[in-house]
Amino acid sequence: MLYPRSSESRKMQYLDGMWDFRADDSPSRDAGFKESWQNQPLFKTGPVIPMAVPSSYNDITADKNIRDFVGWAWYDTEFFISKDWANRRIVLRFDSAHYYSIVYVNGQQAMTHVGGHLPFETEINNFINVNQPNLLTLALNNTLSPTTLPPGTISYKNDTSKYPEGYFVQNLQMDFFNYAGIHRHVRIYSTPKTYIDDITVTPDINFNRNLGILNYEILTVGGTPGKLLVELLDREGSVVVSETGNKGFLSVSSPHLWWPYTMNLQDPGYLYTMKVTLQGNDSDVYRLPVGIRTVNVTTDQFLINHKPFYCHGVDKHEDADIRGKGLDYALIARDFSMLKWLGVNCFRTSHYPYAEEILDQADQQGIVIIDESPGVGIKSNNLGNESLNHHLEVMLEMYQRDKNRPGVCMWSVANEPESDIDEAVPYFKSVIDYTRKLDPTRPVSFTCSHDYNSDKVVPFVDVIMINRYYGWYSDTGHPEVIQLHVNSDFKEWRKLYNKPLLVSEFGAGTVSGLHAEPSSAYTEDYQVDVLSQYHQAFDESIGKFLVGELIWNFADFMTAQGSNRVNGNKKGILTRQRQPKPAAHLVRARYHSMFNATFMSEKSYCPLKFGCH
Ligand code: BDP
Repeated sequence: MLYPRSSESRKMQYLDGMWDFRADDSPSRDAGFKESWQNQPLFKTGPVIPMAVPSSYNDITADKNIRDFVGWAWYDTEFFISKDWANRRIVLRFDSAHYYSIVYVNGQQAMTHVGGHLPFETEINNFINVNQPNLLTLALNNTLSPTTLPPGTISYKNDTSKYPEGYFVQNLQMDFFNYAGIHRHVRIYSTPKTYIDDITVTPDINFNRNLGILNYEILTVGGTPGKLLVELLDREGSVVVSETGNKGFLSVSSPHLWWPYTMNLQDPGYLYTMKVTLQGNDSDVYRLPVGIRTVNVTTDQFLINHKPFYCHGVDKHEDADIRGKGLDYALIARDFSMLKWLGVNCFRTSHYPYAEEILDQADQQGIVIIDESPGVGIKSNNLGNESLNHHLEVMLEMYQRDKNRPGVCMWSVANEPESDIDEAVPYFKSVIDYTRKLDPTRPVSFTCSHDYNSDKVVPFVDVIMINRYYGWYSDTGHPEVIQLHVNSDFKEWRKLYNKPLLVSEFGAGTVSGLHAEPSSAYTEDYQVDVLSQYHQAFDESIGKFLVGELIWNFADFMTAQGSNRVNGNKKGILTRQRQPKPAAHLVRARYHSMFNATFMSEKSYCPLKFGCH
């Protein structure tokens, strides 16, 4: 699915802003459907409150019922379509809403979508009035069940001597707050009736001939398609090469490659623009940013443009005060600024696909992305066919959304599933095989929390990713055992598999401002001690088979309330307000020295004919 962009043939209107909001707190949460709230402005159905879009609704008010609400929440707003759009194709797109959406336009159901974190859109020409206000209503359900991604369960507390009548709770199988709402942009855009529907670009490089190759395939829809012109523009806007037809390749001599910023300090994240013109009476134009780079995995290396890449990174969350998981440009700017400050060259979208505007920054700034699906916390009761089919659908949606992004260098299909049971094998083999078939150009993996001798899914991945909490969930208070644990663990994995290894989580909970000498759990000093032990252990394997380290986590984040969580998960090296804890300085010193070292060795060791500066 193409990201909506304005062009000479396409217009765009954002519907972000204040919408009306009403949580359906009727006992069965079905008053909205029984009373057809979509048929009139929401404020006429009962009390509404103003709600920010995009944002999670949970932390906007001081009302516990809204923070902890489970069930159908209703939103509505009004929009106009100007007369000059009347003969265009008009598309309504939600960039994401969590979790299950039913969208109505003027009371008529226009589309439904299952799952947060990914976009959905539909043509609305048949639903709209050009000369009047149009009513847009969303019924949104955040309930997580055994077949949703992420999965969850509802427990009904039927003992009325202990719980009020009808009491139920949502149980989560993941360690983050189940924020809900319209999390990203809502917009309407127009295209000609005959239009460019999809573009798939697969980059390749012919190192011997100093050529960058962009294989492309373009899908057009509607009418008799005219001629397709495909032009590649460099950063200055000059056309470097052009072709015609819906399938082919662009060959770029002496290309500017897309590099992570730590591998090319002068010119990281180089993006060309692929301008596609569908010619005709009413031509359509779409401009897609593209990068020329390759990703390969050997038995012990992760190669970008045929050069070893070491991922010194972090895991993240979409999470902040007030807005929850809502898109916020100031937060994105701050996060990327702090990622650079830390020297991070890579992050994982733990544990779901992040906003497209976040991935845009990674593409533009030269940061490598491990793109993770919302398959977090999958257990034995979530491995049936319904779950599997949904998981495959989600991988397809993710692939279609992110396939053209040079920053995306690996797919992660799941986080910490119960991968040590037999039933996990056919399930995850299907998901991994399917993803690899969709995209043979990027490695596929998942993060494994099990031991080398119990996990059953790692045989199917390209890069082994392991989450480890030595010194935290085991041997709490004993950072001195971490190095031994890490090294013997690595040794065992290496004995079993000839695949590169990446530590996809490690860390320690730290309440900002807490100190102890000697250090103890939850102090800032303890986090420094734990991370530095891991660093020393990793140093023994970098350059051998270890291809990366991701700290859990970039910043503190909100979770469900629990006796082992202090107002959320405190394993951030930054606070939730994005201020550094002392461990951030340790990481900054390490990561900066690493990429300076990479860059220096790059200068002296330059086996390729180009790409060295
Ligand atoms: C890992 C999970 C992550 C948790 C983390 C922790 O992948 O989502 O937040 O542990 O416990 O198991 O801090």
